[in-house]
Amino acid sequence: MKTLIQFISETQHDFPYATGELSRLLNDIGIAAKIVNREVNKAGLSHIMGLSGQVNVQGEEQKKLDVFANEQFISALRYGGQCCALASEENDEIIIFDNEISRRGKYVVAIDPLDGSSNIEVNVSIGTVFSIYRRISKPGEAATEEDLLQPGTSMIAAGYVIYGSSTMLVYTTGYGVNGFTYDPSVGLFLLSHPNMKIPAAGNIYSINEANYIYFPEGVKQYLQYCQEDDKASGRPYTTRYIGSLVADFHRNLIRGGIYIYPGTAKNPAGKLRLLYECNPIAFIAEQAGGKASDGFRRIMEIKPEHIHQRSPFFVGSTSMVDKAEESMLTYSGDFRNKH
Ligand code: P6P
Repeated sequence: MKTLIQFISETQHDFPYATGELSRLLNDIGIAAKIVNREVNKAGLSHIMGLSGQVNVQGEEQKKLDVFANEQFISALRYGGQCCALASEENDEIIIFDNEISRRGKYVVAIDPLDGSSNIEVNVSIGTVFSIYRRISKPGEAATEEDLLQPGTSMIAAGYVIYGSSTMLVYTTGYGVNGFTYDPSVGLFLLSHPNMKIPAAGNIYSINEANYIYFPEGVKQYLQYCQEDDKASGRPYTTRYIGSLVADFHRNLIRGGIYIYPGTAKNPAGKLRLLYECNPIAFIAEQAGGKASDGFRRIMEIKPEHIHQRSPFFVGSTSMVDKAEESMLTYSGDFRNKH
């Protein structure tokens, strides 16, 4: 079995000019993930359960594990020396690592330290989602917000950790997608899913249909398509929705499927955040042979205007995203660019 560290150093040659910094940055994230995993696994047993009484930039009650996870990744990146700035779902503003070593860091990271945290106390899988960019600002100077406002096409790496029946780290550096399963008995992530590919077609759709009456017509028409009886095309599909992006996406990556969090009449930009939810998952989806859009355009080509910007999100098997986009174009073209 190959460890994460062995795999990263063996594939380091993918980056001819990298002198190991990206490898060290990925390792730093892996170490923080192990620490978060330990606390997630005992959340039901320790004082850490429940609300911390604070509210994050999303206006959501911060559960103590949210705060703990955020602190672990900030600390790992601050002291790792490769990262000069961070955008986190849990922080209103970017965090600039303004110490001597970090100022020379080549990379910036956007992260959702613990996505789906409303599932913590019901023991449902949750996740960490991250994306890595090369900084635009000059090494040696303090990073700026512009470093974090790059389109997804500028990502050099992206990944997620799923804290589920087993804990996995799935990531890409633009050369395919590889999955590592954590073995707590030895404290290592081991390569368990090499060269992951999403099936071109699937029969699972993931969406919160409680919002149905607010969906654009294109989404309603696509859901009807999914539910129609057409055995030749494997329909009706089945619906699976966990309420945790990482868990829903991970299942669809393995089985084939589509995850949709659309814009609605009430919230045209939808709910998910472009920088640290949509873009990293989109990079992995594309590298695994899938597709990711906002219903009309490739999500990774959107130029972010602010770090907590939201976007409608359609991601998964290419043929399913194509069909959903076709429906959006036919029935909801007027919805385009509403967000
Ligand atoms: P809703 C979790 O808060 C999250 O950001 C994603 O992980 C998840 O897919 C979605 O929101 C769930 O949102 O509105 O369906 O509860």
